[in-house]
Amino acid sequence: MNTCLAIDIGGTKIAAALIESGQILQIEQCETPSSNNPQDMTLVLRELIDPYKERADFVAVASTGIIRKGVLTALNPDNLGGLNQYCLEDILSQICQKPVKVINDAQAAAWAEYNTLKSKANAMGFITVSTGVGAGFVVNNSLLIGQHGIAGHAGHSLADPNGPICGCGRQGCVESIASGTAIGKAGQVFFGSECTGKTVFEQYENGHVDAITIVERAAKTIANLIADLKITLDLEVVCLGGSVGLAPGFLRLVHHYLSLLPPAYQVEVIPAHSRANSGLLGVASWIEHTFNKRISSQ
Ligand code: ADP
Ligand code: BMX
Ligand code: ZN
Repeated sequence: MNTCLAIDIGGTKIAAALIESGQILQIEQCETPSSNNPQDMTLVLRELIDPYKERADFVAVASTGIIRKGVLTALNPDNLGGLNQYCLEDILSQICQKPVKVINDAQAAAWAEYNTLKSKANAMGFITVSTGVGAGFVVNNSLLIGQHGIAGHAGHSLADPNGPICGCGRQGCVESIASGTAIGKAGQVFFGSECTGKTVFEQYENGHVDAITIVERAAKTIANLIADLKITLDLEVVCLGGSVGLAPGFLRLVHHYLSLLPPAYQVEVIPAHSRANSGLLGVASWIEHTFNKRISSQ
């Protein structure tokens, strides 16, 4: 039986887990460094995985950012404190001395969620509303990665041409309105400079009127994104993950705004079955799946 060391690198937290046959044996988590110095990221990764690396047969990484040939290029560098062009696969190979494969975090989570669906869908989508807004799609049993690793970056589609400038350089992306980071920024006017997405949700639960306005705008933006994706790909189901996507009350609001649209835009929207562990479980299973497929075609 193979033991996988799975690592999920998000803009806020990094998780590492030992996984065997789809079961998490051990899991650890730490904060993502907010620094454009690659050495800071390497140090944090080294400390997190040091206790695990000897027990792993291979390393599977789900990471925020565009992943191409094992290199992380940030579409929105603000999400990683400015870090960009980070050679994730090479650095982890040096640390672990094991085979390493990397894909985007939302792509990985989409694969995990697709595999937990009760009835298989021809087209399904996963959206994480977290530090950023990421997405992944499985169509005809294939995870869409794209020639340049960019498939799924729907968080950077247009939500409001007059909206905030996104960290990717475009104005009014979904991510600039609906991400945890954007929600936190919008809340700073009312709740102070330390306000995060989590703070706004606490105030939302307290019934604070400005928090309600911010959270409703984010949920409406995600509902419109889901509607656009539904009519583009004829999605049969959409899974919602990430700490914002899974926050109490958020999915209910998304359902509400989606229900106001005409029938062609309607699609089932469900919470991520594996909650915060979708990325870890997805990348572990996707790498086993692609490896087995290669062996069986030889
Ligand atoms: P990552 O982006 O690293 O995968 P998360 O999915 O936890 O991490 O998303 C981080 C974002 O979610 C931050 O903006 C944070 O403020 C916000 N957040 C964290 N916990 C909660 C919560 N319980 N409710 C709402 N938002 C949260
Ligand atoms: C951003 C982008 C995506 C990522 C998404 C969710 C960067 C660094 N990341 O849109 O690649 O999938 O955020 O990432 O450009 P998370 O950190 O919120 O999990
Ligand atoms: Zn953007």
